[in-house]
Amino acid sequence: MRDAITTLIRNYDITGRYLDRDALDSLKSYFNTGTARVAAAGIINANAASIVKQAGSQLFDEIPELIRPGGNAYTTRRYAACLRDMDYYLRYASYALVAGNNDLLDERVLQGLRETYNSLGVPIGPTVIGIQIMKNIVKEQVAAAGIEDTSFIDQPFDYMTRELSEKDI
Ligand SMILES: CCC1=C(C)/C(=C/C2=NC(=C\c3[nH]c(/C=C4\NC(=O)[C@H](C)[C@H]4CC)c(C)c3CCC(=O)O)/C(CCC(=O)O)=C2C)NC1=O
Repeated sequence: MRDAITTLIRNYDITGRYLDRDALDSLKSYFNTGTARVAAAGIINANAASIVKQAGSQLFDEIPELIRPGGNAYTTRRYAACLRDMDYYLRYASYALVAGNNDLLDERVLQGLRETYNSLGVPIGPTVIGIQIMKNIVKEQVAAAGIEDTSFIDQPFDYMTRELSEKDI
């Protein structure tokens, strides 16, 4: 798995540059948040099932049409597929948090996903809301564990949201 530092160095090496101010700032922030990243992944790992369950309930409370006849998460099979997808997003977000970059989200999660969703009628908007709900739950739990700056948690969740929302097929 390529981590943030390897990626950064590779990018500088490609263009034959010394590590400049921007690079050093981002390295510094990586080292500052390194322990927090590992702690966050630990919190996600310990609470994954309940995070997914809670996020699912909140999503279906907000958009009850999803689980009514005609909704994409209606029927036990599709309901389970929806929660399974949420679990994928959470697990891969935890990997990306530790890696400090989103490359593996492109490779393992997002590639071809919009096309699959569109062909199955899985609505993107509500999926994105589900991802954002999980982000907020994780941030609350990480904050409750005493980590003050939880802004780094945003990165993988917002990245998946952006990529799912913006790209046209
Ligand atoms: C690890 C990377 C990875 C991802 C991300 C992934 C997603 C994924 N979700 C799918 C289906 C699905 N995804 C959903 C999800 C939802 N429906 C809703 O209304 C909600 C908004 C949402 C939950 C938040 C549903 C209901 C299906 C089943 C659709 C169907 O078969 O009709 C499918 C089609 C095949 C299948 O059913 O397993 C894929 C490939 N698979 C992967 O391997």
